[in-house]
Amino acid sequence: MKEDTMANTTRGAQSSDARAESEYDAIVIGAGFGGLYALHHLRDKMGLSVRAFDGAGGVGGTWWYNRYPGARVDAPSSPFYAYTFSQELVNEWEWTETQTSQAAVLAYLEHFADRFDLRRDIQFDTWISDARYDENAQRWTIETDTGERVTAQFLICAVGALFVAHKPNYPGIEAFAGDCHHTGRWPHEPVSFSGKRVGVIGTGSSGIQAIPEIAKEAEHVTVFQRTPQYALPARNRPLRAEELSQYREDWASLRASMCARGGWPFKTSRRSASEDSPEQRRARYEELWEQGGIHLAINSYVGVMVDKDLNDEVSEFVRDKIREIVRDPETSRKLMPDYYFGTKRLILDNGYFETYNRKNVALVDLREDPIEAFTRSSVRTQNGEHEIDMLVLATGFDAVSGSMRKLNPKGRGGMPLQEKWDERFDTYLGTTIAGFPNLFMIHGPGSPGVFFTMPLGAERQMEWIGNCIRHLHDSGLGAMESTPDAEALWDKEVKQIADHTLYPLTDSWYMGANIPGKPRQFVGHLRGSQYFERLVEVAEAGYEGFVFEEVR
Ligand code: N01
Repeated sequence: MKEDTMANTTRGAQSSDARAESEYDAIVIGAGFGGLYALHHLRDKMGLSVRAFDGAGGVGGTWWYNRYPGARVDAPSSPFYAYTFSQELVNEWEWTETQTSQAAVLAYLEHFADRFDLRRDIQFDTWISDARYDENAQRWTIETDTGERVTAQFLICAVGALFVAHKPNYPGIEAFAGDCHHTGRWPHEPVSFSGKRVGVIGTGSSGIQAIPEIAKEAEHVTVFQRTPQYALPARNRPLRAEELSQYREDWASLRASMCARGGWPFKTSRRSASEDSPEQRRARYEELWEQGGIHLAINSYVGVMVDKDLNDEVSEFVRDKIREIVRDPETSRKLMPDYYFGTKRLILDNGYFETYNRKNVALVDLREDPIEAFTRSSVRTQNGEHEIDMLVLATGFDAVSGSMRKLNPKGRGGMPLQEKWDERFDTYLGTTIAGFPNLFMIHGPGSPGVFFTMPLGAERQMEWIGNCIRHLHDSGLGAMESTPDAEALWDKEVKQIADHTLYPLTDSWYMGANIPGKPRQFVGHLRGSQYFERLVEVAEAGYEGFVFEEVR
């Protein structure tokens, strides 16, 4: 056991092997990047008794569920989309491609769970049916669908930013008699498209990753598109051995750079667009397009996500690229995005636009030709009937706040989170909620979450949460809770940062606009590096914005 552990110092501490016991220091919900690190940190670094739960049959979270063909990390990945806290872990894992596949991320997380012996403290295939705070005991009690009751002083919710699959509620969709799969709930057994006519609804990251792969195998693919998208070439390629060893050698400085630069170690351009002529700018865009990945977005000129004119120019550049790639002018016209570049989640593609040059792929623009009905074997739109054998829903998620709302913990006075978040999903620092003492979220609404490298973000949030727990323990306190005032100020700060950009001008899942009836509220803190500095400042200021209770 580590010297700095707090083993058996908080009420209810148990041996982690005592499976029949129902009292722990902490409960962790979720076994994805956030939950696995939380278990490791709390148990192995702090010596607490911890029980983790996941409804899935294995580790992985997002990567357990999103197994659709072509699924890959949609941000700069190998080797940055990985834990960074352990040099040994960095040294021993062999990443093979620059854009990591779902299978590779899942294999990595399985290795992580084995290497740190996490599985013995995770209960899989177990849904949390209720989570309730007991004010007198200053503890959380959870109930599972397997009929267990477990209590703990702390509830760590690592329930995933993109977990609650959104299925469109087209009337009559259930009339379709063929197989229907949502990309976010993809079957574990192989799905064959061979000889099939496949309809795909949705052209976000998931649809754009899946469509080229499905088209290679299917007899025919009909894509039902509501909003055309900007997608940048991922330029995935094998990671060279010397690149990997260089990363390992420089890991400490790269990690520092990731922390300082919004999650990735890349320098972003500080060059102003006015310093270059239109021809020079065009040449720069071309170079960054060739380079691939997110470089066009972060390395062209300062202010792409703020300055409408500059954004228009970059948008038009990408539209030109689509025109160049897609041969059929009518299809190309339908594929023209018309929102501000980057204000929906940027997509990194592997031959998406080229796929429309295949003879077996057709595009239906739902804005011109909306879906009217489903039959046993077709999708009927205003202008035609599209015969299909299989339907793929790539229709996204009730993102970020959706998984906490689904969990619906009950805080002080039995207040359900769904009620508290009926109109706004307010948090303090994206990690705590007023009225829900001793509950902490990883990647909750109002934290950098999807705008930062998620594994690194989870590590840093969890380390801060661990410090909160240590502070309570060292000060003989039983509970901490953020105040409504602190939440209101935080909400204002998150909104102000987003309002300074072009993001709020677009209907996107960042704004909750993809879910009918969801409050319009920007989901995350856009300045990741500053956010983590704020966490430290709050702690140094005696946990400003929190109230504490003595142990009862
Ligand atoms: O979901 P999306 P996604 N009728 O919400 C359309 C992450 N991700 O699963 O744009 C017709 O982006 C919807 O249309 P519109 C990544 O962060 C991560 O693709 O709302 N269409 C859109 O085209 C990503 O951003 C990885 O008009 C309907 C699509 O469905 C996030 O997941 C890999 C519709 C949904 O796009 C979500 O991506 C892949 C309807 N009723 C994805 N409802 C990793 O790296 C929705 N649509 C982990």
